[in-house]
Formats: sequence, C-alpha cells, structure tokens
Amino acid sequence: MTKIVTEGAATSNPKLLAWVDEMVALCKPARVHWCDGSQAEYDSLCQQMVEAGTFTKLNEKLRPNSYLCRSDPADVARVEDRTFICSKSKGDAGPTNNWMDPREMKATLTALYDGCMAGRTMYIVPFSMGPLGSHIAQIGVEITDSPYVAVSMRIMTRMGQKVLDVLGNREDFVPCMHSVGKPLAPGEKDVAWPCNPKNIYIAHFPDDRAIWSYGSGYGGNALLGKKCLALRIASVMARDEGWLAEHMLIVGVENPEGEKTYVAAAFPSACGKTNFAMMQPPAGFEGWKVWTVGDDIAWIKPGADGKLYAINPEAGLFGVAPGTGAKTNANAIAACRANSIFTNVGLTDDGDIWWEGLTDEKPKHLIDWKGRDWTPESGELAAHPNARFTAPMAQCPSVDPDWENPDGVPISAFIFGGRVSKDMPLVFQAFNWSHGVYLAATMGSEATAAAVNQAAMRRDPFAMLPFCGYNMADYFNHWLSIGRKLSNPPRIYRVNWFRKDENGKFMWPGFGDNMRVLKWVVDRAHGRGYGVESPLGFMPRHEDIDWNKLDFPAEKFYELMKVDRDAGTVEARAHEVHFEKFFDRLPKEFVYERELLKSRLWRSPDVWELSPSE
Ligand code: O2Y
Ligand code: MN
Repeated sequence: MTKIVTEGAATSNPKLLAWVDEMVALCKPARVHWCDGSQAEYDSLCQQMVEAGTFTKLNEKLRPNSYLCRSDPADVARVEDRTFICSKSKGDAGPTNNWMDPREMKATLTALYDGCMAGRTMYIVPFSMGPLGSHIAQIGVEITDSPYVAVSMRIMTRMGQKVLDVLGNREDFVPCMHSVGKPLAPGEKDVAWPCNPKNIYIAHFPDDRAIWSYGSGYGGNALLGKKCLALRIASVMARDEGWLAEHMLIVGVENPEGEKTYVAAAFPSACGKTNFAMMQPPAGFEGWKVWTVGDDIAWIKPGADGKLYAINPEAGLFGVAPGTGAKTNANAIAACRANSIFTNVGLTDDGDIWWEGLTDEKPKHLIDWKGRDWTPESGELAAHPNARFTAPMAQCPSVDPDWENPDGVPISAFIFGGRVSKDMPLVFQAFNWSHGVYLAATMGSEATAAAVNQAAMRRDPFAMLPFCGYNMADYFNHWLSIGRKLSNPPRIYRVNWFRKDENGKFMWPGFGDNMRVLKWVVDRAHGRGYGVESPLGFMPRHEDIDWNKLDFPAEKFYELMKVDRDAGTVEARAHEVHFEKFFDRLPKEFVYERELLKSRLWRSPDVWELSPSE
C-alpha cells in the first residue's frame, strides 16, 4: 500500500489516531489533512474551492473575505426522512424518530464508506461545541471529504489545533464521520458540489455517542457539530447527565437601570427565531437593549445555586438568508458584512450577494442561485428559500459581552411559541413548571396559512421534533425531573405573534414590538409584573404592557388575548391525540394538566375576555 501524505495539526491522542487510521483504511482518501484552524489554512481551502468552481470570491471592497457557494440543486436542506436514531432498542428512539438497528446501519454505511474518498482529501476537523475548556462544552472530531464542511466548521465552531490541545489524551470526544459519497476514479474530473443525494444517511448512534453521515454536503446534514451533535447526541448526554440540550435562542434583556435578565426561547422554523435573538427594541424603549448569546441552540445546566445556566455551543450563525434585511434584522445583516460564506443566494453584477427581502428594490440583473441570468421579470427566485449565510457570531453587533462565559448565563425565563392564526393569545405564563412543560410539549404551528383546523396543526414539542435523540416521552419526563431539582426555576411562557383578525390580517405588529411582550415576561420572572388568572395561564392586562409610542387600544389587545371555550376544548382534545403515540411512557402529569385545562375551560364563559375592569 502506498503511504498517503498526512499534514496539518498534530495530536498524540491514541484513541483519535486509531480511529483516523481505521477510517483512512476504510475510505481510502488520496490525502489526509488535519485542520489546524488557522487563517492561512482557511484562505487556502477557500482558494482551492474557487479553483474547483464551488466558491466565487465576492467583491473584496463590498464583502471582504467572503464567498458565494452554489450547492447541487438536489442538496439544499436537511433531510428528515433520511435522518436516523440508531439506538439499541426502537422504543428508545421513540415514535417520532426514524429508527434503524445500529448493527444494520453500521453494516450499510461501512459498505458505502469503503473507498468513498478515493481521489479526495480527508479532512480531520477537531472542534469544540461551547467555549474551549468550558465545563459545559463538548469536543467532537469530524472526518470529512468536504472542504466546504471544513471551512464552515471554522466559522460555526471553535476548530483546530487549540481543540486538540484541550482534548489531550482524553477519550470523550464525539466521533463524527462524514462523506459526500462521491469517490473519484483515476483521472475523473470533479464536479463543483459533489454529493450523492439519492443515497443520503444521517445516522446517530446514541449508545456510542457517534454520528455517521453520508451523501449530502449541505448544512445540518454535513456540519455535524450543529443539529447532529449539539442537539441529537447532546440531548442523550443531557438526559444521562442531568442537563438540557435545547433548540433555543438565548438573549439578555437589559433595562435602562442596567439590570440584565437572560431568557431562552424555542420557536419552530419560520417563526422569526433569528429576528427575536437579535431584536432591536422599538421607539419608546430607549435605554433598553437585547443582547444575543445564541440564535439556535442552548446547552443548559443546573448550577450549585439551584438556577439554570446556559451556553451557546456554537460560534457562528447559519441563518436563513431570504427575508433577512436591514429593516427586519439589521444585526444579522451587519454580522455577515465580511468573513462570511453565502450558500445558494444570488450574485450581483458588482460581485456582491442578493436575496429576496435583502433590499426593497430588486437588482436589475444578477446570477441566480443555480448560476443562471436573472432579472426581476424572470418569475423565479434569485435565492433558494433555504439559502444561508454563515457568519462569525462575534461579528453580530448585539452579541452579549458574556456570550463566551464558560460558566454560562443564568436563565430566568423560557418562552415557547408557534405560528397559530386563531384562538391562541399573544402571551400567557404557565401556572407552574409542570404546566409550562405541558405547554411546551403541546406547541405547534399551522402547516399552512389556512384557518386553524387540527389536521393542519403540526405539533412540534419544544421545537425539538426533528432534533431529540431519544424517545420524546422520556424527554418530557426529563424536563419534569430537571424542574424538581431547581430551587428557583425559570418561569415558562407561551407566545404567539401570528393571530389574525376576521379579515385575515395579523393582529400583532411583531418584530421590535415583541419587546413589549418580552418586558412583561421579564417583569413577571422577577415577580414584579401583574398577571390575571385565565383558563390558559396568567395574562397581562392592557395596562401591564408598555405601550410607549405605539397606539394599541385596550379593545384590540383584549381581542388578541381572548380565549374561546369551545376552540380551547377542541385543542385540549387534540392534545390527547397528539400524545397517544407515546403510550405509557408519557408523564402522568400530562393527563392531569389536560384535565385541569379542560376544567378551567368548562368553568369559563363562552368567550373568556380580559376587560379593563379586570
Ligand atoms: O437546512 C439546513 O441544513 C439548515 S437547518 C437550520 C439551520 C440553522 C438553524 N436552524 C435550522 C433548523 O432547521 O432548525
Ligand atoms: Mn434551528
């Protein structure tokens, strides 16, 4: 056998070296490169991708050190139906995950990995999820044949030699195996975005704490630190070790007196999560500031003082580009002003990027995400709807000074929100922890903009449906048991920015005005604000919300907050259907929570309304 060239970062970790040797023998790459995480390495990999046609260097004046990337049009998003939780028993994966026997999955993937990197470079990417050396952080090592993955991991995680130094000879790293699944025959010309979209597997082995991915080079399928490690595998670690790995943003809300309150929030996709994470307070909230700790994932541990402390395990933003503009999210736009990668967006004639919603005025001409000429008259999208910007978190103007605090930030409130056009009030607070867990477990979003009917409601408990690495009923029980350990648990809230009036118009302005709701949330978390007991939870009266510089009459607010008894009862019955699939693993508390909800509704008027006299 010819000896292959190995270069880059160095380690003497026996377990890591043995695993890499094993994967080299299996995948048969032409070269092996250990990523050191340096700028020089990043620049050289980007240049290599420019030469391969994968990247286009953007105008250095307009978008310094940044690149456009076009993926294969068949490889543009996470593929949930090819995502597997391969726990020993099917029951441990639960009814909401695809399961395959781990031995069968390993046999299938070992056959696919055999020779899969022929003609390519194997990159060894050591990374830390969380600040280096933090007691909450975890180390992973991704083996990949994609330079796009290697450079993206440098933005999204702490990556390179410094991670190997912290790891030393420890054995507790998460092995993350990835291949685009497109070996090159001798002399075969490569394509710009190699992938194997008909044969994708994103496999998780919770019992081994390992990840094996094959066939896709895109996003969450390939950058294995994000959804695969930081959520699916970490949720299993968290269950076993008594902490929480959550699909949540983290913000610090600072009032004009300088008091800062940290809040974590979970929203399913298309509910404005990134905008909330980088919220700019509206007129009337001068002196208030919303700081960003994280926009997508939170790792949360109980502290010795009985409070919960959270870190953002990521170091970058992998945000949805379309719809993000200076008016909707100026902080995100500023974050990707330089040192960023833009995947599947439009390329303007002056060498910058554009997507729908970036500016009000469309460019007269550009090259679209498929590399074709585009004009506003084309009748096609310039950017793919799941086009992404990858940008360093540190470049976000609202980044919290404590975002890399290795001990995390103390969490005072959890917010859960879906997208519901009818019957779901703007905001209410759970009566207690177990009621809050029930609210989070039953949350959902409408699949379409159509009027609510239960069939159209996609339940997404805790916004974790695609990301929980084990049985979700066990996950609900885990949340209940965490609450029991806390002396001062965070308060829990449900929000809904998307209620519509009888003309189909949104009743709540959203965006920066969500600050008004956030202020009440924070006040309540400190035991200051007032809350009226409604059938659903504690609600603010009109006078409990700060309306400075917004004309929002009491009648309109009470319309936004009202509870329809029959609709609420239909919803409560739908919870029963939603939970049926979990059988006897479901927490008994949920049965009682549902019956309490029904009883509160039975005893309420047809339409329960707050009134100015309340
Ligand atoms: O399509 C992908 O691979 C990205 S999915 C994603 C990216 C950033 C944050 N959240 C998500 C998500 O699906 O929740
Ligand atoms: Mn997400």
